[in-house]
Amino acid sequence: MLKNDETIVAIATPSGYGAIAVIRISGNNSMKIIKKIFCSFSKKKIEKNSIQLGYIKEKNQLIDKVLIFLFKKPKSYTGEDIVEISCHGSIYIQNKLLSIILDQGARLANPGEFTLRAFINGKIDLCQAESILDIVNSETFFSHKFAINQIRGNLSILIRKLSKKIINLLSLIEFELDFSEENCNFINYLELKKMLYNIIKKLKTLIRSFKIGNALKNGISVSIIGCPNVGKSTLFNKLLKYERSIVSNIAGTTRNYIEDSLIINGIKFRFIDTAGINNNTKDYIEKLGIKKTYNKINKSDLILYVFDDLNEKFIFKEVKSLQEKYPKKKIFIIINKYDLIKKKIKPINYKKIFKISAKYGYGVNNLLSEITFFSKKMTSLKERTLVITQTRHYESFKKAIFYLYKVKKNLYSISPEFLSIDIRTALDYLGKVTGEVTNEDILSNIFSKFCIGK
Ligand SMILES: Nc1nc2c(ncn2[C@@H]2O[C@H](COP(=O)(O)OP(=O)(O)OP(=O)(O)O)[C@@H](O)[C@H]2O)c(=O)[nH]1
Ligand SMILES: [Mg+2]
Repeated sequence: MLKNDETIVAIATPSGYGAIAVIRISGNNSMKIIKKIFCSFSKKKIEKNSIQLGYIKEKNQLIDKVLIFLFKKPKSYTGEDIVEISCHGSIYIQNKLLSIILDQGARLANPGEFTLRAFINGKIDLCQAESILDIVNSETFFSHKFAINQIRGNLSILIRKLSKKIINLLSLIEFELDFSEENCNFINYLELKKMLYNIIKKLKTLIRSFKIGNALKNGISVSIIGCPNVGKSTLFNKLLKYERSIVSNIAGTTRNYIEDSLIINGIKFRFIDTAGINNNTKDYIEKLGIKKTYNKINKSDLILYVFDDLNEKFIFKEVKSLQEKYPKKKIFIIINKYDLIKKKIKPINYKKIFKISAKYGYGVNNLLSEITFFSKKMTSLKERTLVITQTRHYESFKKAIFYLYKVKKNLYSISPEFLSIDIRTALDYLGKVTGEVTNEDILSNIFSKFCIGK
């Protein structure tokens, strides 16, 4: 996969008809290939770093009138010679141009291969490469904001700063190592401890930002749970504003969870309709559905616990036991079918409750505003906070912290030789994020997620 002496080609725009389409060629033979198939209007020679209008021809047959963009290495996306052909977006033309270029000796690019080459040629680091995928996939204000921050290299800059600090730490310890046989003691342990504390603190801030980053990138997950028939699916449909789940008066209608997303004020929410919880069921399939409900609760940011009557003792007991099981989860208590309930509702103990009629829409907008308010609180960020969104980064930072903590704990008790091994391991984990330390498996895993042509 890392061989890049071949010239690659791909259609970079989405498949299908369009006003225009873009075909990209990258590699040593890009210029040679375009010279063979392109005929300029201006009769000028094909020059580097220019845009030219002309025809693509095969033998003597004209295929399309196109614009070509020529980028000479190293000043290009991949760091190689690149030609981008902007042609008419007919499926026939796109495929024809592709096959003409393949006939000239280029080969079809693998997913993400243009960006992989940019990484290999030192144009971007690995976390910038990942953010390119994020920006292509960004659906909301926030997912775009995090991706653009990362493309600009803000995370890479911070990692480089932290790595430099760790290298300073390492050199102090290795300096001690050099003189260890002479029974001298140069290390200022208090100073080292302070340095470690500061590095760990910065890494922990990044780790904490992952929960927010992940929620904003993939959507804040909101599970709708409760006993069978309380109106969970009706509420789910009302929130999504279309009939996504089947609704019926037969208890146990929803057997498996159903998920759908909605973007409100630039924030993505993933609402999950779940199978009704019936702990007395003997039905095997229903039991499986309920198990999945608990799995979803575990992964949710917010739980909408729906009831359809006003048995306060029951509600309190159920909510209390759920909260004990998931102490950190935020739970909203929803009393549904309020159109049928004649009694007045008092607040149940300390919890606020939402009175709604999912069927007729009463109270649903208020519930939505509270969900949005909760999400804003959950994701509130200082303007300049750096947010990480990749699990790979999160895992690497966690590992780096683990080894730095180990060093901090053993600072006085083990020899500098062993401390230095752990510091180097921590450093390697930071290097994995930017790609200074990497291997082919990691790269193929990252770039296989890209589309062809990126
Ligand atoms: N009167 C009234 N009926 C409602 C309301 N919400 C839901 N229902 C009715 O309650 C019944 C059950 O609704 P569902 O949404 O299928 O309930 P569920 O909780 O998803 O049920 P399961 O999937 O079986 O767990 C249906 O007949 C709905 O029309 C409401 O606000 N008022
Ligand atoms: Mg249902």
